[in-house]
Amino acid sequence: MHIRIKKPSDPKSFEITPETTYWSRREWLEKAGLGMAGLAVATLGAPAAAQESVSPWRSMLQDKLGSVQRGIIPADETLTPFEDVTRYNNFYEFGTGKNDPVLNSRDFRVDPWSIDITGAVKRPFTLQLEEFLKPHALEERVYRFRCVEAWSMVVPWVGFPLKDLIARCDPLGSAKYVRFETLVDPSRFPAQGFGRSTIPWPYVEGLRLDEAMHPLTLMVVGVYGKELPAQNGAPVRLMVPWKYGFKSIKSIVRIEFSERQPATTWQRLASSEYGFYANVNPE
Ligand SMILES: Nc1nc2c(c(=O)[nH]1)N[C@H]1C(S)=C(S)[C@@H](COP(=O)(O)O)O[C@H]1N2
Ligand SMILES: [Mo]
Repeated sequence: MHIRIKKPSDPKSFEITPETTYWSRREWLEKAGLGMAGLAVATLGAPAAAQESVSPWRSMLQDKLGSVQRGIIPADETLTPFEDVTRYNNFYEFGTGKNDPVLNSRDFRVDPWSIDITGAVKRPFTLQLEEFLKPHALEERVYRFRCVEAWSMVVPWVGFPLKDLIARCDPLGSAKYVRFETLVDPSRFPAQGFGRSTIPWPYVEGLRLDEAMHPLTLMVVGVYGKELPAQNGAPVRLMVPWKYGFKSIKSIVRIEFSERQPATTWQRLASSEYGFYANVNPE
């Protein structure tokens, strides 16, 4: 898979970070304004950082991030700088502008957070963030991430295969699809506030079960070796490298197994541009 023939019409990646900059961990931490000491509270200076850094989930995440294996950067790819990955975002819950997510998520708090596992499973249950993360070793994967708006980024995501979570969910034999939902909470997502909505909430996405079980499909909890910033979908988002960006739903609170293909947000709003499958067209 992933055969790319470069053409002038290709989406341009942002200015590139020399690969050596990323491979030297110390160097990129310094570039990102974090010394080794800063790593323990690497939450991008959010006011809640000091308070939240003591949460069991955050200390568990920091521990796991400390032993992540470096991902492999494909020979023909260069990483998009951290600054672009975290400052140019699509996250309508924070507003429709590309800078809205970073600006409007400064006070976003993750704890407490739980994820409901429901639908066609042996027994529905709820996972607190800490239990959700506990059994999984984290790995880094460098994926090219494409938005239908014709920009793309090459990003070192940190997470674990969704299939390992699905194994914990005990889906019934009849389950054919997985549906994901983003949190609805206008106190945390300002653009969900009364009179300010742009799209119907919650943001919903879905995958066919076999796609969800693919080893490349990730539950992402970090980026560039650090905790996932709010604007990128904290505390957990999906990443499916062969699908357009809108499939990779952020800030997930509910995972539901179903027999029928779920109705997803963009497919409902504009099904001709955003199909359920939305596989990246290699042409
Ligand atoms: N909940 C939610 N998830 C979302 C979106 C959104 O608006 N809300 N935007 C999607 C789109 S269109 C893209 S391109 C990616 C952007 O991810 P990034 O900001 O980490 O680059 O998130 C996707 N996931
Ligand atoms: Mo997108």
